Amino acid sequence: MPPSTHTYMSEQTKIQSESQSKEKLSFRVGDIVSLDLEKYERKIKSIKIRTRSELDIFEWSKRGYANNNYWIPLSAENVSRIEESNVSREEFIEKYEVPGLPVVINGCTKGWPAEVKWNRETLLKKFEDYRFKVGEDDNGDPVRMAFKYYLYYLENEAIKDDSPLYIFDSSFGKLKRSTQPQQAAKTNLKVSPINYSLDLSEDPTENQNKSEESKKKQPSFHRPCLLKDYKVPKYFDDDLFRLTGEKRRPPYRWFVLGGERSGTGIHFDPLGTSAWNTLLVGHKRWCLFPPFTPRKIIDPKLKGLDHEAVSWFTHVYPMLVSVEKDQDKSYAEEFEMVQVLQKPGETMYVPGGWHHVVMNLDFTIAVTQNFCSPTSIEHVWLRTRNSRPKLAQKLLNSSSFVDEYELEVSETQSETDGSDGECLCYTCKMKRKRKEKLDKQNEEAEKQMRKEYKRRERKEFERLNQEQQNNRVTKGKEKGKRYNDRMINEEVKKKKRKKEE
Ligand SMILES: O=C(O)CCC(=O)C(=O)O
Ligand SMILES: [Fe+2]
Repeated sequence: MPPSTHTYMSEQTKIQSESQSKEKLSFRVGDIVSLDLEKYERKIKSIKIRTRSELDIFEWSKRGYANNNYWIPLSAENVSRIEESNVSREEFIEKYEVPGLPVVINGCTKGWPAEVKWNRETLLKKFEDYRFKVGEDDNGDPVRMAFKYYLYYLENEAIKDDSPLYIFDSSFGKLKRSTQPQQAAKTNLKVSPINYSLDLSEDPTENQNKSEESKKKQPSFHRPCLLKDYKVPKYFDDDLFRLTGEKRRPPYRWFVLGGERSGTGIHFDPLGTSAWNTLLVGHKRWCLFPPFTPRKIIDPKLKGLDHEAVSWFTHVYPMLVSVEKDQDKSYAEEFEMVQVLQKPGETMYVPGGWHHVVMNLDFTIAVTQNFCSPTSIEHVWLRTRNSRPKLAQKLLNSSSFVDEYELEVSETQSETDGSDGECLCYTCKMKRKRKEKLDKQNEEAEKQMRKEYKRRERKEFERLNQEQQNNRVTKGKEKGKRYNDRMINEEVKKKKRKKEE
């Protein structure tokens, strides 16, 4: 028998309060490393301006999201969980990969050095001055921040920021020398003038024992040594992108670290890839939607709504789970939304094409990789053949599926083309009709969402107005009462005086 909702609720409350007390007990960055606070102030301002130029520097906390509670009861979860040691690769492929179903896997982190090493204190001591990527500027160039200042930021203004800066860094897989100049200067070692594009699997402290010659050849002193700290879970180690070679393949693995309310807005992963995401510290809240879900429903373009995860959970999520008068079920039910509260040690499997939005509920550390498994090769090939033809060709050579597939895609069943090159065969016509119908439905749904959003905004405005008015009335009453009390007091005193006279 499943445990009652009540049991779930109290378990969730326990998780939440444990997580909060842990945060309170931990040290402050300044206790461990030295900080130049003037430098920090300058840096944080410029980083905020560069990463979100649309936002005034004083507007980072204007929505007051820090006052909201985003934890969900465990009873709201509807994802399957498995134990890595109990489920074979074959079973995983059959039950989750082939049908494309998200699942949470437990037990993958057993024996990972990351279980011990990935915490604030150890990472701070190791990567104090290492500049991790915390965002991108308007040209798509990475914006980096020294780790100690990032942690200091989390301890201070990030507490109030609506959607705090978030470390999302793939440089432990690839790194150019020019990205970390301070580090090189600090260690006072010679660096050859080439660009490094290597696996950054070495520990800077291990380097101390190496000969001067080998230090020159392997400038590992400024490489984060994270690759050795984890292992790709067994279900995902057959990654066909390896065929392109490490240098050619697009970024595919990230070290991810952030505070409460930071996160990743709704998206699906590039090139049709699937992903795994293992959490070492903290809790993440996920919503996932199957590939066929209309974009307009789950990613509506609403005035004033940015693309941050926390805005999505504040404004879009409530609309998706509510059932409106003319609906018999919510959009969340209709489109089979999957909800997850991911806990430390859990690995989330995200099948290719699934839309997802992720928000950190407290301080989190995770690692995530995108991959192309033999099961999803067809899906990935279809999405790479135009944008990455060479990559697609390599995938194709590695598999036999295209022999059958090519026949299917190359036949349009007709040689009649419209003047604009549009195919006029029956199949293509029907495809266009279906698309038109779907577009219309989506437009209708989007209109409804806009209406609902406006209604909610109005309600919120009215509520705030009412609250203000109530406050005024209460204050007025208090004032009146104080005045009355004073009058009575004076009356009593007068009477007393008269009596005495
Ligand atoms: O942990 C997160 O913020 C989500 C990561 C993610 O969705 C991605 O890397 O594509
Ligand atoms: Fe993703």
